[in-house]
Amino acid sequence: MSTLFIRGGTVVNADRAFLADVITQDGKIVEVGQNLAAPASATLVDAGGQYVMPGGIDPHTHMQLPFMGTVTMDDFFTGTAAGLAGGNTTIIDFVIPDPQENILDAYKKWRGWAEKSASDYSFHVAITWWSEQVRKDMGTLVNDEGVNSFKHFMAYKNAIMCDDETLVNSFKRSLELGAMPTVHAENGELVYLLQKTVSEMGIKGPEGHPLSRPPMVEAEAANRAIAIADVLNVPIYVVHVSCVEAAEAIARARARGQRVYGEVLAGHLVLDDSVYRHPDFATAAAHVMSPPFRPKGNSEFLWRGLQSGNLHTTATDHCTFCAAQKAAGKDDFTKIPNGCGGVEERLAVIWDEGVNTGRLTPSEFVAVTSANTAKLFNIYPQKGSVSVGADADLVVWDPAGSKTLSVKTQFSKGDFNIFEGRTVKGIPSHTVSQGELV
Ligand code: URQ
Ligand code: ZN
Ligand code: ZN
Repeated sequence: MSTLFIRGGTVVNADRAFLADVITQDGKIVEVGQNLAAPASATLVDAGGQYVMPGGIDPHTHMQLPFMGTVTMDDFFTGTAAGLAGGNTTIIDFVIPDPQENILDAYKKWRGWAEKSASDYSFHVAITWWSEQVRKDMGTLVNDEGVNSFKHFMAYKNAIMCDDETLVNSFKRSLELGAMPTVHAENGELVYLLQKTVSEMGIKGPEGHPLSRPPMVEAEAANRAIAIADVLNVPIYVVHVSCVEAAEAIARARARGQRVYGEVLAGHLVLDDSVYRHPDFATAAAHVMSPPFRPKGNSEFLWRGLQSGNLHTTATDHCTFCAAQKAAGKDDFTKIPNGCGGVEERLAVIWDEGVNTGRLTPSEFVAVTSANTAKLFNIYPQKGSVSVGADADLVVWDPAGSKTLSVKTQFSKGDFNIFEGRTVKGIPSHTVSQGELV
């Protein structure tokens, strides 16, 4: 394993930024301080005029996910490699058992798929059905495998959607185990009905997607999950919060002292629902994901949620399908596989739209792209901090660097980039993963 000497940078942690050199050895950070002596045989990285930050942690990805009759374009190698190219050094992906599938079997299957990863990874485990065996196996996953969180899809009826019985039992079991329950908050029954209603009106194109999932469909589920968590006195984490109504539900609960946490996708912070009215089917379909991109105004509210501390983490929900796969929904938008990319672009988009505009300080950037996720999912300060003893997962960030994001230069195997053409200021100059310059 390598020894790295990262010299002359400004270290940025969630709590403070300070001038310091960093030395890593055998995959760990061994020294942080001013004017350090270069260890013999160290590889020198000149970080002068740059920031040295904890590598990004993306708490929401789906590499090689089997979904809606197909499998995502990025597998665990190409997806994590794309992340590393953008300064992301850890993903938290999802084991999603089929209903009735033993959750330990599903976990082992996904662990096998992830062996090829180019960076560190972890897993949330989805609870898509309930039985005494599921209850028991949740205990095995926490106590023997170190799983810290359980996901619940409140949408995707007739597939992976779970009902209130599963929510209530799984949330209660999570509390017993000290695990964080998380939710995809959309009312799947309403989606199912609205998809039929919109289709019967003769709307078959991607423009029908947001019409079948209005903000109140998300807010109802967010409020219901928050209420169930309140009654059971368990913390709750709402993934991909996309609209004012859901963000307000979280802020209201937090104002009453409830432990509710919210995640925002980079896409929802910078894009709006005009993408679904693009005349080209492939372009509109490429943006079909759930919850959908929302009307202008929602993004600014989400930024304020991050600034106010009512929303806590950023993610991407990286779940890439190519044009041929999206074309399954050519004549029926409900058949368009849901998902977009972003694992490579998240840090640069949030730095450019967040720090360069003054919405976030560099330390707040580190909080929402790395440290808060590490804290909420119980891997801090091993991850999410530039400090002695932490993993040598780092990004050296050049605030003066610039790049135009494009499918032409991305590492993802997807054939579309939802940030296409966006020129960002502030990009990684070096990524260190597991103690190695990558
Ligand atoms: O719902 C999710 O998070 C997965 C299935 C990815 N797809 C999506 O549209 N968000
Ligand atoms: Zn989701
Ligand atoms: Zn997802």
